[in-house]
Amino acid sequence: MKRLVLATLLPTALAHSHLAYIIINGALFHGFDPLPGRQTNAPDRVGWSSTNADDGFVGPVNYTSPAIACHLDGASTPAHAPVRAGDNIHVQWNGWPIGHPGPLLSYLAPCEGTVDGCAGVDKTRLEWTKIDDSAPVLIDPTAGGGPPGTWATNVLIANNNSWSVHVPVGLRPGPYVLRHELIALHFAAKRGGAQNYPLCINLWVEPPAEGGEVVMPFMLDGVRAADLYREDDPGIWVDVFKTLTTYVVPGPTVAANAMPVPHSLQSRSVPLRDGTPVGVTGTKTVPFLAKETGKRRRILVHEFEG
Ligand SMILES: *[C@@H]1O[C@H](CO)[C@@H](O)[C@H](O)[C@H]1NC(C)=O
Ligand SMILES: *[C@@H]1O[C@H](CO)[C@@H](O)[C@H](O)[C@H]1NC(C)=O
Ligand SMILES: [Cu+2]
Repeated sequence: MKRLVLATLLPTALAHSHLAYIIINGALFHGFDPLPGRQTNAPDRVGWSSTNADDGFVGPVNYTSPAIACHLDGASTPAHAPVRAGDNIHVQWNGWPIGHPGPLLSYLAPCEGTVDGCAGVDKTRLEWTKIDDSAPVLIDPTAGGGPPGTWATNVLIANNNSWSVHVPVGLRPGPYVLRHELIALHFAAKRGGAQNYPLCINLWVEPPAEGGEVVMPFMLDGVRAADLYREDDPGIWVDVFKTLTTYVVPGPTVAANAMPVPHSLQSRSVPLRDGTPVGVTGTKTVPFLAKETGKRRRILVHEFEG
């Protein structure tokens, strides 16, 4: 019996994490579960698949390899979650262990020159613009004052292991990959000891509601995944259990006109219904009805220029 209990507790004790689902305006879209026997390969999942069967991480040893883009062997999916510029995307992680402090970062990359949206995109060529990162409160009197302070991971845990990402107003309609990433720094005092958890999600940014134009375009300023981080970046090779006065969040700076959701406005969220992901053909989308049986087809085709 004892063995059995241990066997069920162990994965939780080692709990690293993956993307369970996202919620957009109450609608749930599935992520990918990499754990053995639990791989959710539903065709309507919007989360990229990966081969980290231990729910593990990508380390600095792989910062210049394709794995840093969308996790180990990250592979896209035909489904995209429809969203509008200005919406929030609620990202639900499967869990997060205490004692693993670090920042949370979000990036967007447009899928250009493809006929299937982000389904067949080359992840090494995607150009990522940072739309959210999260500097820690290094000296937090409400949390006892001393190191490591209060990190995004504390806020994540307090909100049932979830995080809200704001889709920038003025983002041009079309297919995008959202790269949402947690960097655990508990071993980062040792060079090469940081642990990255990059999760990729396909999005379809719908044209503005009134059929209007994108008035204030959101400026994209893309960096390829292999150029995001270096093993000796000050925010990657760092002892967070020492008293720090500054922390430099790794990667490029957040785009000037992005509006990250501040720690104080992060909250938990429960899905109200299943979302209908879309597939992309050229500049059109069609609903994914993979799991529907005999339901009325609701065809919503969006067309737009460029
Ligand atoms: C680095 O990448 C290789 C090849 O994808 C993988 O086998 C290994 O687990 C990765 N290690 C880390 C720490 O990222
Ligand atoms: C917390 O997250 C889990 C998924 O990890 C979800 O099943 C549950 O409904 C969430 N609970 C609340 C209260 O948000
Ligand atoms: Cu761990």
